[in-house]
Amino acid sequence: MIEGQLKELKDSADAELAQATGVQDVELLRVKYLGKKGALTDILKGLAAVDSSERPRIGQLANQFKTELSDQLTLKAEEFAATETQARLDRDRVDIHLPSFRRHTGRLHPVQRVMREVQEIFGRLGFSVKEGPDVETEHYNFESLNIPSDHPARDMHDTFYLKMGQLLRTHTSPVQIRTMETQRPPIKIIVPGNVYRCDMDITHSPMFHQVEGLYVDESVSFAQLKGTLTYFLREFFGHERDVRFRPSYFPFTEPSTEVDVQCGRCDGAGCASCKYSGWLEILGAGMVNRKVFESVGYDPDQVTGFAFGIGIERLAMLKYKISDIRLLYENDLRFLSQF
Ligand code: 2NM
Repeated sequence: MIEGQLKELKDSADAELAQATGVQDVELLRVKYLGKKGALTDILKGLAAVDSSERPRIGQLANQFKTELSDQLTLKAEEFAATETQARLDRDRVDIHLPSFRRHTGRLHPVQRVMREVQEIFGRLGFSVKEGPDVETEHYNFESLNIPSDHPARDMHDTFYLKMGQLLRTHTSPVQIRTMETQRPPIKIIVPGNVYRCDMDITHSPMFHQVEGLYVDESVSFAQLKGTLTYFLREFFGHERDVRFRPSYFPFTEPSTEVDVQCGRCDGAGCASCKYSGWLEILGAGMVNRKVFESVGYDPDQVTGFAFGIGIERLAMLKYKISDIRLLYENDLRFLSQF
């Protein structure tokens, strides 16, 4: 009798499984036929009434039914799952040919780019980077650099004076002075930073950037100054450009020099960019004045040194052919995104 019931159950399960339309249907059938309160359990309740000689065989049949149906259900469920996944993939297909959103990546400002390149070149020659405060005193900005109080650079029109004898540094030289006060030679540093002068037109901004350098040791020579700055200018502007040193004057160096590089626009022939001279003035330099050494407590008979100052905006304008310094401060993306 149980045998007959099992057979009926199998037929009905087969029929219902054939009607199933998805994973959900299959799982309902599993509960209905094989679950704890399912049809098979019901039938097996009758096992107690079966003759004990028959019981093992019937039990085996029931087990076989259970295994077979379970396998069938699993197979069917997997089939449905695969079909459903495929259908979802077809439905949700992404068109990878659509143009993507344009990404705006940040980039370095031309002033910062030049600043880094200058530091990198001097870094190769063994110069390390030093920084210091923008707000300074007359002592560090002028007196210690041998700039007397009647010097034109101290004019109210050039210097931004603050309260209590303070001012905005007009060059980064105060950092060199502070370094010499606290360190013994050899000193080989470059000092990048913001500097301030009360001046404004197409080539001047009230705040601009400088990199100054200082090399002090027992016998630093003018030849080393020339070699160092020539190397820098050739690396920065290209090896084909000629370089020349002209005599000049600064209160903090003696002798002093201004350094020109051949005009890149006319290759030295003369044009409007170089005021028909064939040369562009790039930087100032010289051998550190004895009076500067005295003011920091060095013995000028024991040490020598050279120093130089470079305006970063001017370098950037020459390198990238920028005609108006104000373009560097307006933050117009149409300008900035060209770099
Ligand atoms: C320049 C030109 C020449 C200079 C001098 C010093 C110091 F502190 F060592 F005396 N620092 N920088 C210097 C010399 C700066 O800028 C055009």
